[in-house]
Amino acid sequence: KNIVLLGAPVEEGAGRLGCAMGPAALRLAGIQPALEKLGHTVEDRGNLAPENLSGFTLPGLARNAALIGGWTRTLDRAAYETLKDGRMPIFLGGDHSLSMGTVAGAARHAEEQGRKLFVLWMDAHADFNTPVTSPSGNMHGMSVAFFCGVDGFSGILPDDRPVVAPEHVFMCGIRSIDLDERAELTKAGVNVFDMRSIDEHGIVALMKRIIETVSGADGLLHVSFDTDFLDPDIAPGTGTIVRGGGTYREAHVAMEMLYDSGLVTSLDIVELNPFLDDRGKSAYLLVELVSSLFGQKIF
Ligand code: DIR
Ligand code: MN
Ligand code: MN
Ligand code: MN
Repeated sequence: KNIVLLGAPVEEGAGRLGCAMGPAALRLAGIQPALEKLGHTVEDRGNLAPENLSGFTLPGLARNAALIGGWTRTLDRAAYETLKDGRMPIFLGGDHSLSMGTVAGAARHAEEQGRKLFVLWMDAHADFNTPVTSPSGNMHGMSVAFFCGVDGFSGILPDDRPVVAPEHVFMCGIRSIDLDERAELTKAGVNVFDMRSIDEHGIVALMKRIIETVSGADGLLHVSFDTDFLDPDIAPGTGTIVRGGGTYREAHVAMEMLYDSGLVTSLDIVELNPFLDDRGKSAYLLVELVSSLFGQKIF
């Protein structure tokens, strides 16, 4: 594969700072050589910088909306242009608000190809708040609502762009949902596989279902991987940990199955906060998981 690494050091969408160091930590943990070792061509384009949307606000509570809006426009264009160029973008975050832009750009590209974009959201959280429902006002908790076209975000992108159908979004690993967020999620009809459903059915059965759905629809797949999908015992380096997360092998086998499917066309690695990490433990694990997603085999 022709892979492009794009750093998105945005941290103002999260409740605490530190995610801006995420791209540097993923590079230091060896993401580029790990991918090259698997036979891929990797171009690291360094870090992007956000457009200026100064003065922009949203009705309700959306902290740093101008900055996050600026990032969204930059990342929308970066995702779209990289995909149009026939390359596979990997976005190194940065907090999860960056997916507003990366998914918008990937959806725009898919639409142009006459294909549908599906999104696999691996996260402890559903990130389906709006500036009206959000208890925190942190925009990293709003990304999915934004790209599913829920009201409350108008003006972030300059025109009406293709959005992702909520039924084309699969959430996996969810274990923390806010009250009003739950109502919005249900109303929209997003596919939510929470931790209990991983416990009951196993992640392999769930991944099979997701992969079959996407391939049956001839879809393209964007994977958005929040570090807090993982159990905090194995990945402490993130700002909003929740107990009872994905295990080491659950995460790996999901990545291995996604590689075999050949469906993944773009990827976000987000919410790594190196300030909270334990000697690079979470960064190294994320690089390992990316390797599995790009063909690393045990045997
Ligand atoms: C919470 C936390 N639902 C919020 N969200 C997080 O602030 O909206 N997402 N941490 O990753
Ligand atoms: Mn998230
Ligand atoms: Mn999360
Ligand atoms: Mn459909």
